[in-house]
Amino acid sequence: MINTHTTVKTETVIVDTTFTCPVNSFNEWDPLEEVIVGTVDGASFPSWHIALEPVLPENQRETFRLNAGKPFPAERVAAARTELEEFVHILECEGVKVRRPESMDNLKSFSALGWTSTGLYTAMPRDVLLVVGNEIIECPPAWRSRYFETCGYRPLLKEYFREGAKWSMAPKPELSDEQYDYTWTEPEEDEPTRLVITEFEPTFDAADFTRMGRDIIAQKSNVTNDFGIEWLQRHLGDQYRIHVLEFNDPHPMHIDATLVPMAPGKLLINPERVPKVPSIFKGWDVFHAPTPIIPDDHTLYMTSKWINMNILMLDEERVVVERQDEPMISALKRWGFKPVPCNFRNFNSFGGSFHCATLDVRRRGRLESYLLD
Ligand code: ABU
Repeated sequence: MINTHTTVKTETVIVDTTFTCPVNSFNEWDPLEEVIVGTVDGASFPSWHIALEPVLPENQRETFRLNAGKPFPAERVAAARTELEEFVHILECEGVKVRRPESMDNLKSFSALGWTSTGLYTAMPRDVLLVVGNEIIECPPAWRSRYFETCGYRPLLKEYFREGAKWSMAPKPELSDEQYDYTWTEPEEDEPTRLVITEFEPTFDAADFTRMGRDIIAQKSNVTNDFGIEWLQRHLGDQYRIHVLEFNDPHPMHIDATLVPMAPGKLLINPERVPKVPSIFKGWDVFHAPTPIIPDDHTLYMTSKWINMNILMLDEERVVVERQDEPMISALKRWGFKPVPCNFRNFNSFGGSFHCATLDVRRRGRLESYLLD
C-alpha cells in the first residue's frame, strides 16, 4: 500500500511467512504441517498444593494427596505411551511432521523463593506453550509443579528460534502464597464459580485460549487470571483481539473441552457449559458435542469426560477423534467432517486428548479475520 497523502511515502509489505518460518499457526484448522506431540515418559503425581484442589475430579483428590511425588502407575503410563505411538504414526501417515519433547525427571524436587515442588509431565504441550503466528510463547504457569515444564521443549524452541521463529517468555511468576486463595472451598450449587488463583501476578495456560486468526477466545480459570490475559493482549498488540468469555463451568481450567472452533464458521460446543452461544459467533454453524461415553470405571486423573471434545483438526475437514467414541465419530460425519480415529482413552486418563497432547507449530495459512463485525 503506498500512502500518497503525505510527502513521506510509506510502504506496507505483506510477507507470507507460510513458506519462510518454521513456526506459523494462526488458527485451529489450517492444514497442519508440523506438530509437537507430548510424552508420558516420566509422568508423576506432583507435590500436593491448593491449586490442584478445584480442578481435579473429586474422586482423585485423595489419590493425588497420597501419591504426591511418586510416579503414575507404570502400566497406565505404558498404555498411554502405546496410544501416543499410534497417534504419531497416524499423523505421519496423514503427512504431518511430528516432533517430540524430552522427558524430564519429575521426581526431582526444585525450589523457587519460599516453596518447593516436584514436577508433573511433558505430556501436554498445549498447556505450557502458545503459538500465535510466527511466535512461540512460554506461558507463566499457576501450578508450581509446572514451573520448569517448558525445559523439556527447549531443544525444539532453540531450533525454531535459530530458523527464524520469535521465541518469548511471559514474566516468570514467583508463585508465592499471595497468588492463591488458601481458603478455597467448593462453592454451593447456587453460588458463583470460585477461583483458586488471585490477581497477584500474571499467570496463564495456553489451553485457556483458542485461536481464530485475529480473534482469540479466552476464559478466566483456576490457572489463568485477568492479569495474565491483559499481559498477553498487550504483548500481541493491536493485530489481535482477545475476547474473554464466561462459561457454565464450576471448575474451569482450559477451554478446549468447552468451545472448539473447527473451521471458519464452524463451532463445536459443550452443551452443558455453553447454554447460550456467545454473540460473537453470529452466523456460525454450531454443533453440540455428543454426551461422552467414557465408562465410569475408567480412571480420569485430571479431567472430566468432556475430554471427548478435545479433538485435533488436521485441516478444515480431517479431524482426529478417539476410536471408541462412536457417537462423536457419527456426529462428525453427519456434520461433513472426515474423522481420523485413534485409540487414546488410556492417554485421556492423564488429563487431555488430541488437542492437549499437541502443539501445532506449522499450519499452512496466514492471519485472517473470521468473525462478522
Ligand atoms: N484441557 C482439558 C480440559 C478438560 C475439561 O475441561 O474437562
